[in-house]
Amino acid sequence: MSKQKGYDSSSIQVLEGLEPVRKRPGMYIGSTGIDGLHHMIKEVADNGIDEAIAGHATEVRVTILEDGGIRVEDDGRGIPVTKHAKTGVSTLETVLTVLHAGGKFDGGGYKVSSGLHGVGVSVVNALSSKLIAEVHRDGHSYVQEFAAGAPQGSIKKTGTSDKTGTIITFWPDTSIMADVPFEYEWVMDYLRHQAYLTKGIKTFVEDKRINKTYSFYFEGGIQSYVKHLNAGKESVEEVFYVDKAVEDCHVEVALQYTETYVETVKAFANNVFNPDGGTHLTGFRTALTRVINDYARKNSLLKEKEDNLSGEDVREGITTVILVKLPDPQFEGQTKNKLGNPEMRGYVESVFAEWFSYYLEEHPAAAKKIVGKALLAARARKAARAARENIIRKGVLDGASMPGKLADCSNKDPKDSEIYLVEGDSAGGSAKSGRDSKSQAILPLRGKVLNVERARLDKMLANNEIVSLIKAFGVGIEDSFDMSGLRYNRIIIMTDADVDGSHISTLLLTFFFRFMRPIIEGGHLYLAKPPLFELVKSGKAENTFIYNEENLDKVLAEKIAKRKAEGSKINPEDEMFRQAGFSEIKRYKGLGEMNAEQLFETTMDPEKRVLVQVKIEDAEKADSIFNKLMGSEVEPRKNFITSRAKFVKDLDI
Ligand code: 0RA
Repeated sequence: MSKQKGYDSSSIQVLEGLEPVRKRPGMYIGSTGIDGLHHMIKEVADNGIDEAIAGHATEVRVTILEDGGIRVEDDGRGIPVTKHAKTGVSTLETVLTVLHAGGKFDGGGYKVSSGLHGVGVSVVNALSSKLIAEVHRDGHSYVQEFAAGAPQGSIKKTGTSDKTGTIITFWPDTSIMADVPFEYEWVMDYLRHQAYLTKGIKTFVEDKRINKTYSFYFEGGIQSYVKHLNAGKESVEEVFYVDKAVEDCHVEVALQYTETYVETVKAFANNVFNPDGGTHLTGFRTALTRVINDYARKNSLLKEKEDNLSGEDVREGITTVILVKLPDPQFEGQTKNKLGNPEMRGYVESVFAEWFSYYLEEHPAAAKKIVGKALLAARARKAARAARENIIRKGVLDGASMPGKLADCSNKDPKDSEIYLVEGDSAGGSAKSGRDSKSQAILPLRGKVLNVERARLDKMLANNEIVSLIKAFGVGIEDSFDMSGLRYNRIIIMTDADVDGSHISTLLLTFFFRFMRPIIEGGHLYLAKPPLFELVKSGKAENTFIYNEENLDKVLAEKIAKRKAEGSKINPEDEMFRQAGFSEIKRYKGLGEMNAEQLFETTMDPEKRVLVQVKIEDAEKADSIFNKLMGSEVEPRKNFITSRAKFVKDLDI
């Protein structure tokens, strides 16, 4: 940290204040990897969003610079530049150098704490080798620079200005943060969500590295969000929407029923996503069940002797976004993923109940469809329960009887065991003879796996392939699901690198996503990557396998450069692989083209193989992909598939 002349003791105090951030960055932004880097963007941009929520800004713009920096601009009030009463330096400098001083002190609007850590811009400053803050306010523009959190001189007035707003440009300190590129996709995703959650705000992302820009504006706010979540699903009715202030809080709910069996719900407090819900979600659910039952009874859709519809019944196929704003949000649980404010439960319950029952009264046709759907769900659930009980009675899912096609490994400790799910009997045969039978089990799958997105449990359990999977894994299903029974540490999907193979992978992923999500969450699910090409050397030399298309050109170019440097004679008229010193290039279309030995060497050998771990990085994205690919609507599926040729790579759920 450089010493500045004429800089007084208060700044030294400030520096000491930010030292802990540089010492233990993880404690403040979660990680020093890509997630932490993205968190830095969020930490700054959330302030601009906050200005928009309070009605002072209309735009937030994030620019990814070519030199590894990030610029975040908003047209809010601009960070105040006058002396801050407590610190004796400008509010701008205070906000940037004092921990937890990022929020608003004016009491107006809602304070939005930014997610998990919510630590303020000073943390970003501390973790940046350089940060430039520019403010437009009160007819002037101002600028101040920082290095590793330390002011490089005091704030300077740079001219007159007729606008207001804040522009923060920062370059993460690569001596602390990973030196990896920011992801355009992440910024897009974040800004899209903020645009959904803040009615009237426009967000922009620009990536100078690839010259791409994108902007988001959704007139309908969370109504548009619900529509987005339901893209590809057949809807039962239009979106229901309510937006009301209660006491000093605000409740917004948008929902729409679809012809699917899954519930999708996103609950937010002050724009912070609460993955584990909380009091707002509880209030909503209670009201939904009560209102639908009341309506059904009153209109004789539910007979006197019939049981009430359950919460699960009324939520089948529903997509809901709940957004509450409150002055002092409390988050609970280890990961602070759950809203805890008790008053929120009653607020959401009463606002939603009042307006949703009003909606049902006013829209009898829609109401009838919604109740009808819940009645069907109740009946189907009873049938599924009966089917499951029947199956359990017959012992179909019992661990004792392993599926006939399974070639199990001899090792009985799950820790050292893995199972390959292999497309087709012939590849299954090669995998069985090529495997390391101590640790590797093989389960060949014949034909297409059942599409569970469109089937209920009773139908699923009548499907041999699905039953084989459930039995082999040892974890049961639904009510009986229990991860402690998991028989393999790694479950590896091995399909051909073609359209059919991708389809089978997707069907399997759908199954895991819908019914065995903890397997994905626990990091147990992988996709095997068979090679696409083999570069053959003459003689007994080792061949080179290429696992993705882009890599082929790269490897060839490198080999050619190396041979040139060694002074090899190269004929530029020759095909590339020959120039690179290979005698042949083989393209692998399917697993079946490899013999047992090759299959093991290229795709199964733990020392050499390439596995892609399946992650639920963005369950929402996965949900929408599955719906587009697996749902009942054909058009979105077609669009999705044709717009994504390199599908497995993108399907990083
Ligand atoms: C402190 C007080 C006020 C605004 C802000 C900070 C503020 C911070 C950031 C960070 C990025 N953009 C921002 N915009 C505003 C209140 C200002 C007032 O009362 O006029």
